[in-house]
Amino acid sequence: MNFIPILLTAVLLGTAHAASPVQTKGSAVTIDLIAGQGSTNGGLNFNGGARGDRTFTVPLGATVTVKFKNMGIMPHSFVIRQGGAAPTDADASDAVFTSGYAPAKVEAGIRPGATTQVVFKASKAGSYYFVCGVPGHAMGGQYIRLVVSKAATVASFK
Ligand SMILES: [Cu+2]
Repeated sequence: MNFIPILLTAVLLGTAHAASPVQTKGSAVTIDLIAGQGSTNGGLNFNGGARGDRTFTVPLGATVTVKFKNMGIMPHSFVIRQGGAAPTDADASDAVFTSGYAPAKVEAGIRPGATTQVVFKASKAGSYYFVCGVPGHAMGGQYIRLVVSKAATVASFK
């Protein structure tokens, strides 16, 4: 009888682990950044978030691998740009961190079903946005937040 709660706990932990879009191993962080996840905001979302209503937090100094996937029905891209006023567009020259955008042509984006990956160093504490660089998408609300935190020891997504 004692096995049942143990098994249930293991199943729940397994599910929670699999569902998290962010992992921390020492100073290495992996973010599964998913564009067009579900129908939130007409598909103009990252990980189901839009207009800054979701936040990835990573520790200052982390080496961050962004595994970017397009699960939507239109092209998408991302640029990590400065926080503050709501972003209305983004191109590679807005990237705060070296390699903090994908693909190379952010205006074109990656096609539905495609994936790409970049690695950047979270070298400056502050508040930023993941913004889609496909024309019209930022204006339509396709941006969520990224916080590079001095205080955080593990990455999170809320
Ligand atoms: Cu987009």
